[in-house]
Amino acid sequence: MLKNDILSILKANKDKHISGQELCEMLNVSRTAVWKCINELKSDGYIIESKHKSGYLLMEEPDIIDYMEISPYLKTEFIGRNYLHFESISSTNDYAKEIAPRATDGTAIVAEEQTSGRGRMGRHWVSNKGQGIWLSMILKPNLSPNEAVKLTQVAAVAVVDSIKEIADIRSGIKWPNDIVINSKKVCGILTEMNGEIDRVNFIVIGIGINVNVQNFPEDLCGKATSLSIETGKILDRKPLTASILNNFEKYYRIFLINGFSSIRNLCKEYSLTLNKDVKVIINNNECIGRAVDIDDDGNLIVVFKNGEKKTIASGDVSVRGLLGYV
Ligand code: BT5
Repeated sequence: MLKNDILSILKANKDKHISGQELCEMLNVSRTAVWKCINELKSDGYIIESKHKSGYLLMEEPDIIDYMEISPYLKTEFIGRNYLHFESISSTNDYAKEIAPRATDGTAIVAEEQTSGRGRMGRHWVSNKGQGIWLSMILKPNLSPNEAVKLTQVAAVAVVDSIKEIADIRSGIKWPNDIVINSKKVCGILTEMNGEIDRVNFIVIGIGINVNVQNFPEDLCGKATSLSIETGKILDRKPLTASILNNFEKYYRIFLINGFSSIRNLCKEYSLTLNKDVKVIINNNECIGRAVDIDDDGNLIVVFKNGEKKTIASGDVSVRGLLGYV
């Protein structure tokens, strides 16, 4: 796409003006075509100085996480290579499920804002404009449905690594799908599946990360946080978005080749649930026990007060710490 080519040239030449003539020659297009693209880039939010005789200079880039902005950081082979970006969408997971039958494996859907972001069991997910990463990935692995549910934890490990890499802060996993910093939730993961009893048609993994959110609705105060609140800095969402896709592809490949057991040690190392007393809520019944292990299938092993040891699969239970959220 010509607009993208022009942007790449401007990005690579931030220290000097590039004339319209140079752009025309480099790309073998007309002056009018260049001029049209420059105007489009300006209306996308790029600040481009146009100086008579010397040409164009990229002064400022918008804070958006579209493919042009994240691709310089993207190292993946297939995750996020088909990348659909929206200013506003109801829910990236809903849209992903809608297009999944026709979409390629690894397609990513990213939005600046979600108007009906969802958590598990239809819970609402707050997705403020430009303040987070609201992302869904479509996967089409050759897996059975009971293998697919483990992908939530594969994604969780990737997110913990990316947060460390980009924000330089340690987070942990509240089994099975929350990423937590200082006892508050910074990220939630929602894995949804479409398939038959023995075969997956597609999986959608939704990841919501509070990056630069400064204020939460009252009901989330004390429970939710953002990377910005925790680090005291405004973070660049672009390298973080790419890093999540990069790390996810890395762990996803390991998972597909060697199974969940190859990710298990990291899940245990990053877990904030293990070796803590937890309240397990099954069908409205609360039982208190100690989380002692995560097994090769990603289940949580809990020893209850009466000595009974139970294998807890994600999906059928809610696990809460006894003190606060974790
Ligand atoms: C989750 O559900 O944590 C999964 C969240 C997944 C969100 C992503 S964003 C991209 C994709 N598109 C979607 O529509 N969804 C996915 P759950 O474990 O059910 O937690 C939901 C609960 O987290 C809510 O009931 C609130 O208490 C809390 N919550 C809501 N918004 C939050 C936020 N921005 N940060 C922290 N906690 C939040």
